[in-house]
Amino acid sequence: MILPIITYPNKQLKVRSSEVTHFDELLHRFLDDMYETMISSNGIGLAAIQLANPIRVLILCIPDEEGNQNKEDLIEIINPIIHNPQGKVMYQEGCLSVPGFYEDVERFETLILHYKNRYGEPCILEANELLSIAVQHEIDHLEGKLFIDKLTYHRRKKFEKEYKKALKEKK
Ligand code: QAP
Ligand code: CO
Repeated sequence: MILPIITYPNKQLKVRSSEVTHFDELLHRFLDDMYETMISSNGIGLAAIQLANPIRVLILCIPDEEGNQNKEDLIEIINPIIHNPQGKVMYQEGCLSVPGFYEDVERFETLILHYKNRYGEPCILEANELLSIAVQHEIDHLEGKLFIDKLTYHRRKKFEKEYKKALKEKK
């Protein structure tokens, strides 16, 4: 089932998400809906809060070298913790909750992620490149943070102006 994605400036996006305690059928169905919703919107990552569900769940599906998204590359991440963040990189990010806007953001280059899969089993992932950036972007959602919150004052101002203009033109 495709669910509606909430978009900025919806205040729900600022909510801190809570740990998952029940790895049950309800969670599995929600994860399936997240995937369907993300793919149908041309996303590579999605956090549960973007579907108005404040739980510490995110999914990622990083495209391969040809730019294809394969379901085998889907990673379901629950209750994540970042270890050993190292290095710095800049990447032009976007977000399904901030449609049509892209801006450079600084992230750690590599990290180790500890998390649970949909069955509650502990997993460890070493992430670099786009995967590492996507993990950090999605974990920020769990803290109620958006990539636009990381912009300089000047760039944030520019964003607010452009975004409001785009919203008006859509109506
Ligand atoms: C987060 O973002 C991310 O504005 C996932 O019109 C961003 O999937 C991870 C999207 C950058 C790593 C690097 C955005 C689709 C998708 C839009 C997305 C849009 C259509 C964003
Ligand atoms: Co996002």
